[in-house]
Amino acid sequence: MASEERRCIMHLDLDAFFAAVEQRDKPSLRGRPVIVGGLGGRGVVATASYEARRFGARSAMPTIEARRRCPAGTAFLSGRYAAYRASSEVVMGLLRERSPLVEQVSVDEAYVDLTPPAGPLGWDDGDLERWCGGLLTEITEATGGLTASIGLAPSKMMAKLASEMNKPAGVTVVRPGHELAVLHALSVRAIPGIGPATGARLHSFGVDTVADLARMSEADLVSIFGTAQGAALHRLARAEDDRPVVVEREAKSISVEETFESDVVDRGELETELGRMSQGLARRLEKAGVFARTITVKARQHDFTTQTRSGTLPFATGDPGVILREGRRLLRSVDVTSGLRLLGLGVAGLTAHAQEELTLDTAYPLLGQIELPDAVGLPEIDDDLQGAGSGDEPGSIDATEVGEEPRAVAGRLLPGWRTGQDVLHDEHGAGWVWGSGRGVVTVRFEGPRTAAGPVRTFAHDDPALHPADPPEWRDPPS
Ligand code: TTP
Ligand code: MG
Repeated sequence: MASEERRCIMHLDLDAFFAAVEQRDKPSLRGRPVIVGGLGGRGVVATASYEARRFGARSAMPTIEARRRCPAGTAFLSGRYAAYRASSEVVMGLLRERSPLVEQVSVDEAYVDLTPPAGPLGWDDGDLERWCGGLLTEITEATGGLTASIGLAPSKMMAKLASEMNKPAGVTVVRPGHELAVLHALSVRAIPGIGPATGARLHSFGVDTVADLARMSEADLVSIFGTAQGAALHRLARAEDDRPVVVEREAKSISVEETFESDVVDRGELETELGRMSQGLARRLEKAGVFARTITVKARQHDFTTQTRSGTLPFATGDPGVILREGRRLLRSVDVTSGLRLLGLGVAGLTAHAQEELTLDTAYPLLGQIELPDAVGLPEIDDDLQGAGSGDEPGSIDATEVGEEPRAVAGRLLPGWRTGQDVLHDEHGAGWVWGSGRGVVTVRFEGPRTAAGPVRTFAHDDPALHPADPPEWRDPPS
């Protein structure tokens, strides 16, 4: 194909996205290791700042493991999804100014078809690297300092691989005709879609790089992996990928279902399956940066009659435990005595806002309507927090949190200050929760447009302290 006929596709991915937003909004954390994720006992890391990655912290690692690896002075924060959403929207807006063909694939990642006539850029145009660099500069300015990486290539697969090659803040252009030179040098495990199992299988046949894979015949690959996967691997090794950039409409629901090999009668087994599904749904919600209010269970009987049951929560959630609890409740109203051949779990009513953003007043009715998560009880008291009030020196940041959910203590709902949360104090102004426990909450008073600020400690129920919206990083219009 002549080069002018080849598509010019960009993949853009923000660098250490959640952590970068935290460092923008919390000046005292800039240049320091930051972990964003679940801070409870079984929490996992959503992302680690590049400083924290140097110590081996990674996405999806148990937070406890990240605590072990990272030095004192590392900040462990629970997420602020509204803040991530706001920055994501600014970036996606800038992409849509370049081309109408934008496919957002997660909160921080999108493909853009730049090929004329819809887009502004073909392979014969001048300095492509410079054009991309200009876009990155504009993104950094518009987001108050976030950086992104770009891959530009003739297909989605190559563009995505390219965007990962020079992170952070890198531009990698793979021109038509150069795909194989780039692709064949990579490990097969670097290819999206080749997971650990396929990777191990390939390795057992002596295939480690994509070049090794390209030497296998299609017939051999099909005999090992089956028709569909074998053919896909064969195409992949040749950089054959003609998937179009699809302008997505906002996802309205996410669901998973499982067809059983033989009908399942055992409720325990079905609930275990629901547990697995709710974990998967929660991961997808997290990745998309949204929360769900409606939970749906789908059950197909041995005779193929299908029932669906839906329940709507009084708040939106991304918590797998809450999704599971509602799913179980719904499943209880389904007769499973003759066995289910299919079970499905879905979430809908997606919003960018979670329960955690409710104020105390609106959260209060929850107590009457839903069972609170099992973990709810007396807050753990954190013994290391003693120095928090005086810990102004950088080395002492080890913000520790009491809980991620509103907590009921002796029938009373506490605000449950979350580490990293935005707050406003009537006298001291805007800040964020640096740590809490033992009936106190420590706040650092700083924001994206201030220098690093001081910490102060308050009673956890200080009436002058309020949850707040994410801070504005843009300068006010003059
Ligand atoms: P990624 O783009 O995969 O990661 P990243 O932006 O943090 O880092 P990189 O510089 O390598 O691109 O994911 C984007 C955001 O999605 C990430 O900041 C946090 C969130 N996320 C999760 O919540 N859970 C996950 O398992 C992953 C991988 C990401
Ligand atoms: Mg990213």
